[in-house]
Amino acid sequence: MVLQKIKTYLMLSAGIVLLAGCGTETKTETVYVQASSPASTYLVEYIPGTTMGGMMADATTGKTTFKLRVRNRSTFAAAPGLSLSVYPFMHMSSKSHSSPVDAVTDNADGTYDCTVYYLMASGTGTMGGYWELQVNIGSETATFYPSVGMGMGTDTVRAALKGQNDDLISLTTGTAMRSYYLFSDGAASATQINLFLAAQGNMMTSYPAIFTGATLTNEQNTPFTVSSALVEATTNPLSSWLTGTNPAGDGHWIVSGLTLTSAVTNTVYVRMTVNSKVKTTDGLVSNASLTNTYATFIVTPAP
Ligand SMILES: [Cu+2]
Repeated sequence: MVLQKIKTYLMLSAGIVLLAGCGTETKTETVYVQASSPASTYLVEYIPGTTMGGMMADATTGKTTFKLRVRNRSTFAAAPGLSLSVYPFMHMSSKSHSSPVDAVTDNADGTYDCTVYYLMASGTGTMGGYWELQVNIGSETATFYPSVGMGMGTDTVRAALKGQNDDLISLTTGTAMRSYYLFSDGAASATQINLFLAAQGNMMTSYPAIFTGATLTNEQNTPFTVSSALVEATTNPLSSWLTGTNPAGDGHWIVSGLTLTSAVTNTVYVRMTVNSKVKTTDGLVSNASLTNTYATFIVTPAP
């Protein structure tokens, strides 16, 4: 049974509509959870993250952080301790797809920290698609429709590499070489870059994080384990590749020991090897001049 969809946009606290850096509106939005029976339990608010200057930050391509504030619908009491997950999905005329997400953090006060790594910006006009963001709490779902802008500035927000013909995913149209995505995971320092790594799953409906021990599925839907994941970076692709680390054993990687210049753009090359296979820009085997064997990142360390 489908109940009437109840969606309420509340104006909350002062300055609800702020102009953020890119000039588009950012709203705190409240959605009543839609439930099948008998009525939804929770009220869910989407609270945008903030920029370093304290402004509300629009959702953009690359790393986007936000909070969800969840309250009991009947009492308005804060609802901590829930098992809550977020699922982004971009509706496109050609090929709809999801996007990578980080684990949700329960702040124990009814708010939850969330991160989506958006692969694409919302489209305009008849081109492109729109993003749906599902918040799932048990059997209940609240749905938001964030407008996702292009990441601003000169720094790279995401890059991609591909598996070869022995690393495929299934699509409605057949198979494709699996894409691996490398997202900027916070500002670089003069010696370190931070990355979040994820890979396409079948039908592009899931994007598992990449680390040793992660599970992927092949194009036949058979799971396999990432027995080794290696991330390396350098400022000179001909030499001195530095091995990254994965301190929490999840998708968050750091590469330290780089020599970068603060306050200007630096080019960093990133190489990714999964189960002993180097991923490449074109899905071909690493070529003799090695130019297809790394992703290129522009980073600007803080002064
Ligand atoms: Cu898309």
